[in-house]
Amino acid sequence: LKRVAGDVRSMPEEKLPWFPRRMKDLDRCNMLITKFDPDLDHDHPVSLQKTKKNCDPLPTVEYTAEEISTWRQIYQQLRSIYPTSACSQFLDSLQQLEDECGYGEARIPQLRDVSAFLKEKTGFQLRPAAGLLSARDFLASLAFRVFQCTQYIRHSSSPMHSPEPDCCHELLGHIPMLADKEFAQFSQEIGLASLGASDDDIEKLSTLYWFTVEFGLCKQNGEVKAYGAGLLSSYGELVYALSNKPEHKPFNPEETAVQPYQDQTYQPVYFVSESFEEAKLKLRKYSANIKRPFAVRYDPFTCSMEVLDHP
Ligand code: NLE
Ligand code: FE2
Repeated sequence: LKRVAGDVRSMPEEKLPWFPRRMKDLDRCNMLITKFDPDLDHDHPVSLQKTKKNCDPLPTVEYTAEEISTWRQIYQQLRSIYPTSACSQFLDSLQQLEDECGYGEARIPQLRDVSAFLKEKTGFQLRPAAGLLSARDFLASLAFRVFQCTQYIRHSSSPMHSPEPDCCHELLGHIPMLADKEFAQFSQEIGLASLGASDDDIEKLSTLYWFTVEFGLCKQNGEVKAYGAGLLSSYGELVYALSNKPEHKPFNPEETAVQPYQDQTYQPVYFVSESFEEAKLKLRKYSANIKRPFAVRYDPFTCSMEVLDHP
């Protein structure tokens, strides 16, 4: 369903969804999604208080011996298949993280150190999140080059796949990619496109995010490699995604944006980009067609959004 520009222009200002304009407004972008899980103890919902206020520095977490052993197992297993499965940008960044930021199987890196590393590479910084955020809040943060991260680790009984994000997913899947300049730009652009967008457009952008940033594949030297964080943090799905079992389709934002997705088990279909450059250009074209009565531009000096009238 396409809305014509006229409809939107006549939309009263107060009907526009709120969005953050300054970095400190991100303190309000922490709406958690609580999914119904019959196995979970409902007397203990994930509490926001567990995560310190966002303006505080990233808290240091003491992981238990069992948690570190889960991390070690995941690290070893994934590290062994990265050279043949991960895209070159990921491999380059992971090497730097190992050399400069304490990555390795011995310990779980702290978000504070990783955030400082990223800030120098691409200007991205991390914030702690208590769990899954609403798509609108999560995407809005990306517009400011802020990435909201979980800090807890998955249960030791299922190291090779977790349906939900955990620190292994953030640290192994997302961080190396966010340290790449072009990918950082791609991620921020999805965020910028989401600011003040309709619920329908947010749904489409988060589906695009899902099939690119989380589960994207790309071609490199004639081979298909993974760049999606959900793949790079799951040994099971990484092997599966690159096998001939799932369907591979060319990345095409209009089609990808409406593809139904799976958030409990492996995806039946993955989208393959020719390169990041191609994915970025296609996404930019797609975003330019999202109807909003204004345009936004991020000012990195003041860390704020300039909201401009459409020409
Ligand atoms: N399936 C991923 C993993 O096991 O690390 C997490 C995906 C979060 C969207
Ligand atoms: Fe993720």
